[in-house]
Amino acid sequence: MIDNNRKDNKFGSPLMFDLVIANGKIITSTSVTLGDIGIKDGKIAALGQDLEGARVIDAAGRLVTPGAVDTHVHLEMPIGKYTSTDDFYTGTRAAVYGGTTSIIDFVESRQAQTFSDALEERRAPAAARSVIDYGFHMTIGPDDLEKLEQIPEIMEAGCGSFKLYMAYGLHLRDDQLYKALSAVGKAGGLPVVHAENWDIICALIEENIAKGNTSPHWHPRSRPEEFEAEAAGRVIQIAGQAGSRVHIFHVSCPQVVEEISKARAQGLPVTAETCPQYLLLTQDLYDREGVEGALPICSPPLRSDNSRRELWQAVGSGLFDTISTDHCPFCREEKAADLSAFNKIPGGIPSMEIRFSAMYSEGVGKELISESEWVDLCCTTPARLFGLKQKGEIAIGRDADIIIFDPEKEWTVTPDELQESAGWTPYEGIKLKGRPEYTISRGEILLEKGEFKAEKGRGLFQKTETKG
Ligand code: DUC
Ligand code: ZN
Ligand code: ZN
Repeated sequence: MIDNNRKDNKFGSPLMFDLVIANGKIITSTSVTLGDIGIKDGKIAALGQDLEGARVIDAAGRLVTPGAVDTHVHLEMPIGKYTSTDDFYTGTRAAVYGGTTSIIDFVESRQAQTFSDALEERRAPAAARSVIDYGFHMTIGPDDLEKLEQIPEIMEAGCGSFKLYMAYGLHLRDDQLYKALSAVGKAGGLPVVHAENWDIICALIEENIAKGNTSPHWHPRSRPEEFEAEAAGRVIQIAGQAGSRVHIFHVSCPQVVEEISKARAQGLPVTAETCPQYLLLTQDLYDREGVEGALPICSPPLRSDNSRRELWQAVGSGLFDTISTDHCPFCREEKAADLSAFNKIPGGIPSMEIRFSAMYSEGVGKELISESEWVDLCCTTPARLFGLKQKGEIAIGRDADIIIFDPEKEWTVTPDELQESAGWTPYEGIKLKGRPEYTISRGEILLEKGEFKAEKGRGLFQKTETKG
């Protein structure tokens, strides 16, 4: 990939770039090379040696990677009576500190609203506040089934993926899943699924609460691994019958891994993500006293340490396509507002800022994945799978979204170290090695050695072109 001989380009000779990142260890999903990257007009214009630029950053001793892509975040998203605490500014600012340069969030349409109108509405706050580039998944809830003929149109408008829930108020029954998956599959879109068995969860919650089992300890015990796996297996088979591929969100445990492996052996086109919380945290956090046990409530729940270890083995064996976050934090007061029963606590945690470092430190640092696999899981495949055509690669012509990463930087995660607005982190106290030093988006330096330089609202809407 490195073009050592390049001495001029279409921008004229002698070659002079706006920015050169020199002497770095350039990690792509397929290669590791020492060299320079030349950036011109926001694009990667050359890869080579001894490139000259108006500004040169010496990246000797640093890793140089594509900007990380987080394909699963919920910013300023109303859920029940609360709205997730990070808005498009605080969330994307935190993302910049964490080395993420593109996100995919969600659109939910009201019953009488078209998908297009809902997308326009949701684009407005992102355009006003986001400091990095963003796209959206379109949600298909039970009230949206009469809108299925709008799928080709909304894909044209730039929403190429469709969120289907098997849990919560927006959950679809199997016949509804079949209809939605058939329509998305026919249009060539990518369905993404929250897979849990809602009926069983409701029954177990009711049973536990009736017995007085109301503390957060009972949250994972009301959402058993077996029924996350059952739901994942079921939706994969329904998608197969509907002629659609399917992407399983936030896989939390090895039972789901088994379902995915079985389906792939059957030839079914299934892809999957897991998230840092299922790789770094365990369910004993729910046994902490008071609000501390409530803070890490999320769904699917954190699992046992054995499950966590087995999930890492699956990551190492290449089962997962992407690592994203499901970033959806609520502040301490909201988490503490009603501790009378675990199902009253708003579900969701922050992970957006630590993802790239955590996957490096716990994955590459512990030799569970290679540097290229780290980049592939966090940058390249997320961009490719979700059709962010300009993102996820260090290649000539792509957007110059680049991270200069200090692999030696040792740090301890604390709320004060992070920019996320929740004011708490479930990763508190975890020691990590490796942290972004520069975050560059379309050639613009947004983070330089801890100093944030991005203008609010500079982020641009990106179409997710999942078809073909
Ligand atoms: N799970 C959560 O815990 N919060 C947001 C959405 C989800 O799937
Ligand atoms: Zn979900
Ligand atoms: Zn989610």
